[in-house]
Order: sequence, then C-alpha cells, then structure tokens
Amino acid sequence: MLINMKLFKKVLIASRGEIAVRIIRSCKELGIKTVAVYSDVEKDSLHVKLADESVCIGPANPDHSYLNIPAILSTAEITDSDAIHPGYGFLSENYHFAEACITSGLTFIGPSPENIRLGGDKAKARQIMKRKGIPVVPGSDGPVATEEIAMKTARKIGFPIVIKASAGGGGRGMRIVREEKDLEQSFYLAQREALTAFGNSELYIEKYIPDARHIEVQIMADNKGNIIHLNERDCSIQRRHQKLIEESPSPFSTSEKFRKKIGDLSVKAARAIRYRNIGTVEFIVNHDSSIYFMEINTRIQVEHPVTEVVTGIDIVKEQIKLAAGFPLEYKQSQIKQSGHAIECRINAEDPERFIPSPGKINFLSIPGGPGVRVDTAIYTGYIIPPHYDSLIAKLIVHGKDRGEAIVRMRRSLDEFIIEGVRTTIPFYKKVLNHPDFIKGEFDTTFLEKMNSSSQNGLSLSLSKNSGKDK
Ligand code: MV4
Repeated sequence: MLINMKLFKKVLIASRGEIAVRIIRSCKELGIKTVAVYSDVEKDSLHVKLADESVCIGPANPDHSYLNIPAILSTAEITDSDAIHPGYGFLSENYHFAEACITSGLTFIGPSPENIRLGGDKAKARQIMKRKGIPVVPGSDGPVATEEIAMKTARKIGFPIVIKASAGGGGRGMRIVREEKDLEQSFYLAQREALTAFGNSELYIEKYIPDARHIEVQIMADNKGNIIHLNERDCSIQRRHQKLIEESPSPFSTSEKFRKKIGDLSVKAARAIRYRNIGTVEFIVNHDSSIYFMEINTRIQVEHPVTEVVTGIDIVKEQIKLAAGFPLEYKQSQIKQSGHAIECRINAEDPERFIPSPGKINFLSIPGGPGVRVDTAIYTGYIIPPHYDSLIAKLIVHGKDRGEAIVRMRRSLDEFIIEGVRTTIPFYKKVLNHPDFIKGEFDTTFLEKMNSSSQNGLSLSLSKNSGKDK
C-alpha cells in the first residue's frame, strides 16, 4: 500500500559491483531513475550497463573515484539526482559524507549522520548500550587511555581479554591477550595499529569470549520512531574477521524464546540511539546462550539477502522508502520466518591461500533452479580489476529447513562454473561437507579447527568438480 508520498526521481548509487546492481534493481521496481558512477577501468561493468545514466568520476584508485566526495556530489548535481545510496564499503559509514549529502540538498539513503558517527565509535556505542541496560561483554566503561588503566581493567575482568579499536569494527585491529605479561606490548601495538588503520588510536577492552557465536539482527526503523527486527543471521564462520558464510536462522538459536530475546534486544539497542532507516545489531553469544551487544552496523550489509529470502522482504526497497520519509510498512507481528537460508561469499581468490586472483572470466555458468539466488556483477568476458574487493558473487540458497539448504548449496556450488580466475568455490565445498558444519556445531574458531584437522592428514575430500574452478 503506497500512500501518496513522493519517492525519489533519481538516485545516484555511490558504489560498484554486485551491491550497485542490487540497488539499481530495487530502484527500477520503484520507478526511480538511476545514476551509476564508475572509475575509468570500469566502463564495461554491469552496474554501468544497467543504470539509466553513468558518469566516470575518476581513476581506478578508490581514493580518487569511489571515495572522492566532491566528484560524487558534483555528479549528483549535474545529473539532477535527489538522493544518494552509498551501498556498503567506501563512503557508506562516513558520517561526513552523509552530512555533505544533506547539506547539498540530497537525501542520504541510510541512517542519520549522528547514528553513523556513533556506529563508528565502538567504545561510545558500548558505553551507551550498557547505560541503557543492554548486556555488553564485561570490560572497560568507554575507552582506555593508558596501559595502566588497561592493566587495572584486565585484572578486574580476568584474562583472556581482547583489545579493540574504537574506530575499528568487524574485528579489524582486534588483539586477544591471554596473559598479563603480554598486555603492555599488545596495548602499544594495538594503539599504533589503530592509529595507522583508522587515524584514531583510541582503544577499549573486553573479556574475550572464547568459542563464541557471532549472531546479528537486521533492524528497520522509520522517522517516527517505529522499529522492528527481521530476525537473526549467524555469521560465525569468518576468516581474519571477513565473514564467509552466513545463515538464518542461526543453528544455535534453537528456541523461539532465544530468537525473541535477541530480536527484542536489537530493537532496544536501536531505540537507545534513536536509530533511523535500516541497520544491523551485532551480538556475541556465549555457549551458555548469554547474549552480549558487540556493535551496530549503519549500512546495508553484504549478507542482507539471507534475511530477504526467509522473510520475503526486499530490504533495499524498504531502505529507500524509509529514507523518503515513508512510515514502516510492517508490524513486528507480520514478520514471519519461513525456511532456512545460507549464503556463501564467492571471492576471486586462491581457495587455499585466499590470495586475490583478478583477471578475465573466460566462461561463466550461474547455478539456478528452486531456492537459488546469485547476486553478482560478473559476466562471461568480464575482467575482474585488481583494485577493489575480491568479492565477485554471493550464492544464496533457501530450503524448507537447514538440511535442504545444505544439499541445495552443495548442488549449486557444483553447478557454479567460473573459468579464467581462481575462486573460493572449492573451499566452500569442503565446508559444506564438514561434519561440524552439517551438525550446526561451529563457532568463531571453526576455520582454525577445520584447517588444523586437514593439516593433520584428516583432509576432507574436495568435491569431484573442484578442478572446474581453475
Ligand atoms: C569478540 C569475540 C569474543 N569475545 N569479542 C570479531 C569481529 C567483530 N564482529 C567482533 N568479533 C569478535 N569479538 C569478545 N569480547 C569474538 C569475535 C569473533 C571472532 C573472533 C575471532 C575469530 C573469529 C571471529 C568470528 C566472529 C566473531
């Protein structure tokens, strides 16, 4: 039911690759014109082909193209766009960019600049959530300025602890300290790393929860303070804090009681900071099912299709409508979860060493059939540039239950043919055949355990078609 509020005439998508294609698709269904921006090595990319208009905004180096705020804003001006969608990555969590869009008279399709600023200050966000009665991991109350304060905090909560960067997130700059004797050096190394990586050396401390689960909840809020959640996603299988496999529901949330609890907590967290638009609240969940707030992500996430297929909701469309001032279209009671979804992030990387493998795709055949979705911007003949993230496709499957989703994912990985570059498809075939994954018994240490068991000669059989992904 669309009330007679105006949506946008034209949206500039300030991103590239599969997420730019994804946003163009939702814009088209809403009758919104689209503007693609691209760097001078991407004139043949799919998001440029699909957009109504496209403008080259600079050279391959993202600093001078996809991160070039003046170039993006002036492109919005000359194309007469009335809104900007930042996608994910690049400027999507840069609150200066959100402010600059608004100052230029454009709608920023995302949360408020204040939400983004706080989402980017992990120590502050943690402190606010704690004060609002949301459970956080025992640790420092805000940032720790000196090694002495860090030591005092660590002694109070007990080792192992983890040192995190306030401006970090996604585990970047995270250091686990298992014994007191290692704290001083780790603290100063973490400070230097945070300053180099984020331009901000501020750190905070938490008790390290070993063998935890990473469970996050999709939230949606309108500009009137109505907030709902779209249930959880389990993202515990990560490599160097890069999520690899995501699924919903979490195999760990076996009871509706747990799912309701983590869902209610995510809405409470959003309300605590007067959140607007869509976002994701991340939690660490202990083996005893205790739930701890971790951080809030103020953008559309790579793994959003997992939630889309189990709820039947187009999250990008809702994001655009919420940014235009529309009220939430759904009540919490209308959010139903049907079946089970799994996503594998396919990267153009060596499947053992995860080293990028850019180049020309000589032949591509995409899986399909019941319950299969592939979000991608590649095509036969496309040249994967070396300048950007190596994610080339997201393979999402939907089954009536987890068992069917696993079998469907295996079948789809076998069908997926990408020739000309190396990909991580063989890696996923291993994971989807691993007994612990099949049982749903995995946590954040799954990859270490899988690699150490394969190194001890217990290597898992690669699927028979692994050679296809050369
Ligand atoms: C933690 C944790 C355990 N204890 N914090 C990693 C990325 C970011 N989302 C937060 N992360 C974690 N924070 C405390 N206090 C476990 C993770 C974590 C993780 C850690 C190491 C290796 C893989 C991981 C996968 C998911 C979450």
